[in-house]
Amino acid sequence: MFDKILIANRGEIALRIQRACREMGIKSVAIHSEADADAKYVRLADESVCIGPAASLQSYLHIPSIISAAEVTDAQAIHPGYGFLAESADFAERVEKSGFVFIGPRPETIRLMGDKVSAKNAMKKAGIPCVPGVDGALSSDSAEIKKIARSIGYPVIIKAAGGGGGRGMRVVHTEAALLNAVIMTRNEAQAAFNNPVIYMEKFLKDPRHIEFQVLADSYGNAVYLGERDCSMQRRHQKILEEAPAPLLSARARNKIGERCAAACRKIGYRGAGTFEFLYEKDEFFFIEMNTRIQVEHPVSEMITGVDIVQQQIRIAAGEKLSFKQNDIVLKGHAIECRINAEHPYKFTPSAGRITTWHVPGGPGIRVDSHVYTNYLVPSYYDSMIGKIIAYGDTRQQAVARMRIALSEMVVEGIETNIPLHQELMIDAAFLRGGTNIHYLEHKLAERIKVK
Ligand code: MV4
Repeated sequence: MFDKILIANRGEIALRIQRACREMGIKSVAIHSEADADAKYVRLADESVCIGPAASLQSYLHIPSIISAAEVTDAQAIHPGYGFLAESADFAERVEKSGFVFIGPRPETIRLMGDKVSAKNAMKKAGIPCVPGVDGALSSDSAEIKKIARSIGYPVIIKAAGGGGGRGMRVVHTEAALLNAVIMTRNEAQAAFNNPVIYMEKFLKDPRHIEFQVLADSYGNAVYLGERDCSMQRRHQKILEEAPAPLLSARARNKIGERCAAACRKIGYRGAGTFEFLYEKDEFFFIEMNTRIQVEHPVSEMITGVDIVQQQIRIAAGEKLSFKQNDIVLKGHAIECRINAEHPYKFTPSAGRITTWHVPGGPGIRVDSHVYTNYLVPSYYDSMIGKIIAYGDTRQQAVARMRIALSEMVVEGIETNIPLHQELMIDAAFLRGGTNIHYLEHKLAERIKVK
């Protein structure tokens, strides 16, 4: 096992990784920008290195500074967390070329999944059901493009191979709008991702977003840890996630989960990963694979008892998975509310000094946050300042506990989205379960009208 890990991230996930290290007897190195110099998690780490100014490009995204920090502190491995460089194949490659272990998949795997066309092809080949569409990149032949759209049937969606997470896509409802949309998407893809490759799929009108968590070691063993429903989102930002997905049968879960684990074995996947699906009319359609730890990993941890971050570290250190699929038993229900420093109605960021920070507690409540009273929320980074996770024997109990937790939580000095979460916890459609990816935005549009 490693004796020292450098954590190439900030905020709650840096603290989460640090806690896993400490539990395993591994020393941790925090890297930080000038804006994060006083953060408590930086002080709590065994060592810390300031790697640059507040701007991410000059600190958390600056590869040479991070590698240097690993060299001067004599760390053996680097955990990238989520966001920043977590899905940069170039970073993973440079980490390994510099003699450190990258805690994540092989660089080739990250590259394969980063290109959404190659990811989809690989997954289709590995037996994963994909959204109907063309398997490869779209040609520039107008007649050919029209033919493909007709064969798929309108509406179709044009996506950038270099995109993902909702960036670089366009829905097309008629043939009249098709070629213009193709040109626009291709131009945007070139500008945003330096990659003009685009592809076309059938547009699913009101799917849910359900994703499967997997773990795979370097010896061909792979398991799935159930799924998460992440349909509650606004502008491609998830705000609430839960596990298991409401109303999904054990049979449907096991069928698709087994396929995900089998696909991992086929492509030689290593580490933690997430298969993202659109789920509509009892059918799963693969869209993307994430090769990192995700923000919402705690809900899977709560219902399986598996520490996913610890497993990432064990796998990277060359250990075999110590459990089989049969050992994974899904128990109870977990809901995560992301707490963002933002205006609860306008969603504008709300950086500044937190003058009071009281976190909830009690049975089944977990709070993952790096925040404390007097913490200054910097304006340079993501607005998420923590997560409340509520666990219960049933979904109903998890909801009841989340309501209490939200009512106990006190944040003063800045604004947060806690009021929105409180509204959701009494929302009739949410309480029924199974709302689709458009539900929250529709609800928010109604909320504005009412106000
Ligand atoms: C889709 C889709 C409908 N049909 N693909 C958005 C994020 C990116 N990961 C894929 N996305 C979508 N792809 C087809 N063929 C609808 C979305 C989508 C979405 C997906 C997941 C969660 C939230 C979303 C919000 C809007 C659109």
